[in-house]
Amino acid sequence: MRRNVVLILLFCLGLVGTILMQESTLAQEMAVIPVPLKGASKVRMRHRMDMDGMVMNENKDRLPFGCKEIAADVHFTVHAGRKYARQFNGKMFAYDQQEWNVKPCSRVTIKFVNDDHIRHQFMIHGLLPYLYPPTGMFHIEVSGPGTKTASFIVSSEPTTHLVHCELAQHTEHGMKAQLKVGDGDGDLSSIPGLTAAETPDYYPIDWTMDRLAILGGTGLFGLLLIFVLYKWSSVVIQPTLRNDRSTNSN
Ligand SMILES: [Cu+2]
Repeated sequence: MRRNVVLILLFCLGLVGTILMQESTLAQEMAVIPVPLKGASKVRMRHRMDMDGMVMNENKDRLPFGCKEIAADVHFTVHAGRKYARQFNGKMFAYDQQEWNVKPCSRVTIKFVNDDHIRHQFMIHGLLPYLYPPTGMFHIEVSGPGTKTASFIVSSEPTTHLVHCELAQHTEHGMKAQLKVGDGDGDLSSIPGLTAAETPDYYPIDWTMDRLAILGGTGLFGLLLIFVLYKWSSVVIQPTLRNDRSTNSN
């Protein structure tokens, strides 16, 4: 009897020991798992991001080489939305303005207002890559109706910068503009209402015999419908009106 009790006690002690060793091993393994949010990012571009949108590569104070000081503090309010494209045939999205001009070495502050219920961007290219890594781009994005404000500093060289919304098809459908530093270095193509397209849109109609027959048939059907309505009104409506008038006069 005493021997059985000892055996049961030894079994229980072994079981508890095994469980404690497993938990200890698990704790050690968890301790070496790196916490994803710790440590410095190796990506040099700067993001400011929340659920309403983002700003990439904001720069309020770092001067480009060639600029001794901020030459001017320029503020623009830029609206983006479908209603601004109504003035341009065939376009669906646009900014409320298609060109901005600033002096070299200006600090440009953009208050970007999205008037639509979809995402839009103010993305500018061709800035100095060492200030706007990795490709010389600054951008503001607003996820829906709302506003975000951010600044960047342009170089001392006369340059024409592309401004656009990079969401799929938004540039092609009209959300494209240009920002000129000084006199710029030319004009970009396909700026709505400003410059001609290198490859203009065209909507060809392939006039086959089938299509001509359908067009002619629908035209004749329209004429017939007008004739029938005219006859129906002269037979049914006009006599009824005459009867009503004579009844009222009596
Ligand atoms: Cu857009």
